[in-house]
Order: sequence, then structure tokens, then C-alpha cells
Amino acid sequence: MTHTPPAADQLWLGPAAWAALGARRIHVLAPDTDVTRAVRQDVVAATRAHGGAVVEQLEDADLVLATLASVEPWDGSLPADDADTVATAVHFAQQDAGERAPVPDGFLVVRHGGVTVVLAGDGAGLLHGLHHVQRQGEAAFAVADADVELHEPAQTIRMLDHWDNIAADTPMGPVERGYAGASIFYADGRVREDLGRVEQYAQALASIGINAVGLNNVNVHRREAELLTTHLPDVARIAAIFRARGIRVFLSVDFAAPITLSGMETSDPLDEGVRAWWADAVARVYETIPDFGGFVVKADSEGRPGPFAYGRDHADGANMLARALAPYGGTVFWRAFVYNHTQDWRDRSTDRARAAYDHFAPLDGKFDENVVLQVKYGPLDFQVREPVSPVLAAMGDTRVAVELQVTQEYSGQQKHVCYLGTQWAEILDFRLWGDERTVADVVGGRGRVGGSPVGGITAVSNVGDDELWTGHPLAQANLYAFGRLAWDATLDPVEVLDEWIGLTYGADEQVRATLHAVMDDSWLTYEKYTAPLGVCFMVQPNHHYGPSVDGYEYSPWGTYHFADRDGIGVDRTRATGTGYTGQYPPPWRDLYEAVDTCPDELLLFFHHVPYGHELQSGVSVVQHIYDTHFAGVERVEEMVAAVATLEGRVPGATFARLQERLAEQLRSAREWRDHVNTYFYRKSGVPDAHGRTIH
Ligand code: GCV
Repeated sequence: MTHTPPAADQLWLGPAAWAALGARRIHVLAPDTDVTRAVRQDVVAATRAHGGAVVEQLEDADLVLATLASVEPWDGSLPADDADTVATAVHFAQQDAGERAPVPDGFLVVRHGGVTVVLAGDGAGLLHGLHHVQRQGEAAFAVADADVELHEPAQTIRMLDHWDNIAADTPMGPVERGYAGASIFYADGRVREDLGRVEQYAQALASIGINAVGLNNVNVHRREAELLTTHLPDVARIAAIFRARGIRVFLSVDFAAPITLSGMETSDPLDEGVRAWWADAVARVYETIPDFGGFVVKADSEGRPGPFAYGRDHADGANMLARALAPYGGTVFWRAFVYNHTQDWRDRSTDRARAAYDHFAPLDGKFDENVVLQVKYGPLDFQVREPVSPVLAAMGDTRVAVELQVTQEYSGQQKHVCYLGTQWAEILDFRLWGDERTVADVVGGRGRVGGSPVGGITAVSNVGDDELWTGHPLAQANLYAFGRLAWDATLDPVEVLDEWIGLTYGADEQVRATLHAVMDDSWLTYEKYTAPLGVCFMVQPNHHYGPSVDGYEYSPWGTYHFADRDGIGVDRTRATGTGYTGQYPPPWRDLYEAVDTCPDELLLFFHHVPYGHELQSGVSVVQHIYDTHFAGVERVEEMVAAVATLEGRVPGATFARLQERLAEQLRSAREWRDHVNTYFYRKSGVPDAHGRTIH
């Protein structure tokens, strides 16, 4: 890849990212659709910028981008191996596709006689193939011949939700848990007139394979409920932009919309009038947006309305919406994040971690085919360390999607460097069923018992109208990694990071090495200086930034650590605790149950132990707390020093932002260290074995 000045304000699609592809002679063979027009547009722009050309004659090309429908089906003849013509290369591709055609979203790549051929299942596949070649850069063109490669997404649903509000004066601001400025979709109580940033964003999302977006906050307030009605023509403008990149749009809806929008007396899912109301609303949406994806719903959760008010269950609620959407091919993403947030801390029998399973496991098999149950990866709430949610294993006859959080609510709020690709790879690779099947396999529909209901992977996005998109310039890597891992969870997250660095910052090896040194283990570093051993929370209430060991300890939200002078942790065992371990299939139910086999990093999630309890690592719990908090801050000091070497090597605005954010990360990490260490020193009375300063 030639070195072109990096431009983090274009995400990973700045000039450097297009240099190799843009130098080719490219022939595009595809029917004219919104998506293939976008492919042509990208190819024209890249070749203009980098000296290549779009060629009319196939034989003049060294890169052919074609859809299956636009080439002749393979006639069974063998390609002439020795003829180095473009037609021969295409013939090879046809032969391969004849033997095993890519799925619509997918594509195959053949390299023969110095010509690269991308043959795609459909327009979206062509777009993905284009970006595959673009991402590979010179490597895509380095060899004369290469074996055919078939690329297909492992997940059919690769979705990003946006917790954006129309009105900036909603209680949680323009973007709930947003750390990168205001919404790119909305301003001043309506959809933005100028959607230029949305166009750039849609292009970037398509380049990493995202195929669905939720456009508004799952906490649907009054004005946001009107996206379904008054603002629909404007939602259609956004949908058109995403459509051109093969992405379908979804809206979060208010379960009580018949009441809030139309003054009805009920939103009971079994009421005929309510069903008719939703059928009408959905019909209007599809008149305006024929390829509308469907709804995302948060119900009976954190104050949102839901079916419980009418004595109905969540299958009743989800199926009611699903039946309104079914005639049009729409889908309901129904969130499993349902728990009692008005708990009494004195009540030790209620365990928030149990809630989703208790509500949803009995409903397995009762959801309609166009319902996807959207399950947060852990039983609590996007914590930096949680066990994988047992709900994922409890729903064998339900379509299930796992939900991740790209926005860094609990991982430094885009003020701290925290590369989450490593965390997600671990979650998606987790063998929850005790056999070979991973979380990614099962949500992707592979290896399920009794058919293969396909769910997918969703996440909450981290962008805003900030000029660098994500507040922290390095948080762009999380967005990139999410798309790449949703496409293929077996990718190595550090290699994915390497791709992102190259695309964003070009070929400067010092930048590459420095960013790896800063980012590769940054999730584990963040874990070190915050809440220890899987105990969770310990954050400042409401905004969730910075340490407060007892911030939620006596609150109604049900997130406790139970630290006293003798010990810490939540007893979730079957023997003496809340019984949560019993929600897991073997071997995890027993492995987590026993204090000796429970992994150190989750010990305090499952057990209440004395401070002197010896971990599998050989140190005591309290000494581990001290050691990791000192070590975490030391790592951040190294990160600060490393980033200082980037001056002049990354754009000035990026460097300035990096320095400012790293300074805050160091301040905050020290604050965490001192709060947490002091708290446990004073509580336990146990001094640090190494005599370091604890206040
Ligand atoms: C959108 C957490 C967040 C809330 C968020 C909620 C959810 O509780 O703090 O801001 O609400 O999760 O996922 O629905």
C-alpha cells in the first residue's frame, strides 16, 4: 500500500484505503440497481484518485467485478489453463460458481494470469467483494494465480442499533450512552436535512458487511414514537441512503404507541383494536419504505411499557408485532433485557442476573418465525467482564441474536482506549454448550438441535457528529472490528485491528507498531484498573463514568457486590446462593458452582469469598485487587508515552485528540486505582504485600 496521508475523519475509507484498487483497470458487469450503482460510483472515484480506469471492454481489465446473474452460467467446459486472457479468468470463476455458487451476500475471488475476478451472489455480494479487494490492497494483486476463495458471511444478520433521539433535550441527550457528539441522523427535533454524513457512514458500514441498522433509541420517547408516523417520509430518506449500500433500516417502537400516539385505552397485545392499529401502522410504513426491516423492541424494562401490564407474556407481545410485519417480510428484534429495576437491596433472594432466563426460557418455541430474541452477551449489562448469558443456551427453538455494545458505556466512554475486538472474539468463541459449538455458530444457525433457526449478531453503535466520528480516534477500531467479527467471528481480533490500522493510517510501520502496543491488550488493561474479578459495576451512578465502589450498592437497580469487612462477591451458587449457576448447561453449571474451578476472572460474579481467599493464580483476592490496579495504571503510563511518539505521523487533529484522551485516561485510571485500593484496604485492613502507597 502506498503511503497517502491518513484521514481518520473518513473512518477507514480514506485515500490510503483505496490506493491499490484505484490503480487497476476495472470492468463492472452487473445489472443496474441501487447497490451496483454505488459499486460503480466507488470504482469511478477510486480510479480517478489513483490513476486507474473503468474499462468498457472485458479484455482490457485486470479486475473484473461481476454478479452471477450477469455472466453466462458455466457450460461445463474446462477453462483453458494456459490462456492468460481475462475471459479465461472469468471462465474459472464461472466454473467455480457452477460447482458451488456463493450465497446472495457472498462472493468468490479467482486470480488467474494476473487478472482478479470477483463473482458475487448479488449486488450486496458485489459490494462486499469490492471491499474485500479494497481491504487487501496490493496483496490482492500480488500473485499471477491464486486458488479460488469463497467468502460468505457466517451470520445472515449483522446489525447495528443506534440509541439516537430526535430531540436533543431528551433526558439522556441526543444519543443515549453516546460519547461522540450529537446524532448524525437527527437535529432540532427532526431528521437532518443534510444527510451527507449518513452517506459516508453507510458506505463504511457496508464495507465491513453490516446489513441492518436500527435508527433510534430503544427507549422510545414521545417524539421518537412519531418516527413511525409524522417523520416517516424523512425516515424514507435515510432508508434510501442505506438501501444503496445493501442495508435495511429498522425502527425502535414504543409498545404503548396505540396509547401514546392515538389515545387508545390499551396496548394489550391480544386486543383486536390494538392488533388492527399495528397492522395499519405497518402498512403505512411499507407504503413509504417497501424494504423496511422491521422493529426493535425494549418492553417491560427500565420503565418501558410492555405486555406484563395486561397479564400477557413476551411471546404474546412479540408475536403481535411479528404478525403485523409478516405479510411484508419484516422482523421483530425483541430484547431479552428484562429485569426488576426497583429492587430492595435488603432482599437477597432477587438476583438481576437470573431475570432474563427466568422470563424467557419458559417461552422457548413460542415465538413466531419472524421474531429474533436479542440477548445481551452477559446476564447484567455490557460489563467489562461477565459470564456469557445462559439465555443463549436456553432458547434452542427460538431465533436468537447476541447483542454487543460498541459504544463504550462501561469501558471508558471513548475517553479511554479500550479495543473491544478481543472481548467480542472471546464471547463469540465461547463454547457454552460444552461441545464444539460456539456462540457465533449457534446464533448463526449452525449446529442447533431441531432445525436451525437463524439469529445473528447485533450491537449498539458508537458514532456521532464528532468530526472524528467516535470521539476517541481509536474507538473507530471497535466499529470496524464489530463488522468484521459479525461477518466472521473466527477472525483473529488483533489481525482485524491490524487491518484497521493499515487502512486508516497507511503503511507507516512505526504507527502500526505503536498502535498495536497501545491497543492490543487495552481491554484487559481497562479491566485491571476498574472492577475486579467479574464483580461488575462499581461505577458512578447514572452516567456510569469513573469509580464509585458503592455507587449502586444500596440502589434499586440490583447490581451489588456485597463487600463487607470479611469478603466480597455475589453468591450465585445453587448450594447457598441465588441458584443462577443452575441456568447453565454442563459443564459450566458445575464449573461455576465450585469455588475451586470457577475461573479467577469471574470468581466474584459467582462467589462471595474472604479477602484472603487464594486465587488459582496463587495470590489472595485482596492482593490481586492491589496488584492489578497498580499494574493497570503502569500500563496506561506506557500507553501515554507510546502515543507521544506519534506526533507528525498521524494528522494533527488526531494527535491532539489522542493526547487529550490519553491524559484523561491516565487521570481516570489513577482515580480508579486509588478509590478501589483504598476502599478494600480500609474495609479489609490487609496491607499491600509490596508496601505501595494506598491511602
Ligand atoms: C437504552 C443500560 C443503559 C441504558 C440502556 C439500557 C438498554 O441500562 O445504561 O442507557 O438504555 O442498558 O440496553 O436498554
